[in-house]
Amino acid sequence: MKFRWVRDCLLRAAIIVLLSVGVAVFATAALAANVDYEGETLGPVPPNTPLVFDHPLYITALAESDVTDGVACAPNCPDNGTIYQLSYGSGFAGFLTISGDPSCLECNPFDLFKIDVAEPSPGSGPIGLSFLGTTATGESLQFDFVSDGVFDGPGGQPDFETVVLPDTFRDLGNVGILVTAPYLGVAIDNIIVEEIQAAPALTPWGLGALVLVLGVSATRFRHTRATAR
Ligand SMILES: [Ca+2]
Ligand SMILES: [Ca+2]
Ligand SMILES: [Ca+2]
Repeated sequence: MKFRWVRDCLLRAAIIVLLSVGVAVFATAALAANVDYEGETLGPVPPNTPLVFDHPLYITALAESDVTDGVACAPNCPDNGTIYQLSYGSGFAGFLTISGDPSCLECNPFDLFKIDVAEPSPGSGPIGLSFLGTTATGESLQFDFVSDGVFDGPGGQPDFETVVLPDTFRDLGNVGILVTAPYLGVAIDNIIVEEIQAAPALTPWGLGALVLVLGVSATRFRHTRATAR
């Protein structure tokens, strides 16, 4: 009897330890998202006011920008038939930042894969863009891009084109978009990102605890049945 009591106590202690370790150890999972501005309120966005999306990603323009569908300002702004953000500033004054929650000290890093960009107005010609990334470990990245200069407003030719970021743009803390020339701003849409999240997972320790729990339950069930007979 005493032996059984000691055995049960040891088993309970083992289960508690294994469950604690099993739950405390996390695996990483990725949460893909397309920031496409659909459902956002149309209108001006004051300078330096982050647009917050339904996952921990913030888009901040240092200069004034508009969330627009390209209709109200036609034919003077680009069009892709959907809602997007048009920033009017340029150089560092027009810096657009893609980041996790700026107030969060331990926010999840993200990967940036693609982003659609367009010239901000007719006659601007090709625009120069510098994508300046900072990784979660503080490493600096830069990718320069020159747009195709195609802009004819609603309909006609596609005003937007897709920038594919190099595969170094992973595990990022933030990415800034610098409009280098001709300093008129830039339109952005469809920011394809993947947030790297810590997610609870059943580790081998957690699995061990589960097996122990089931084993003990089965033993007790057999013991109860034998006693009842
Ligand atoms: Ca859109
Ligand atoms: Ca274009
Ligand atoms: Ca067009």
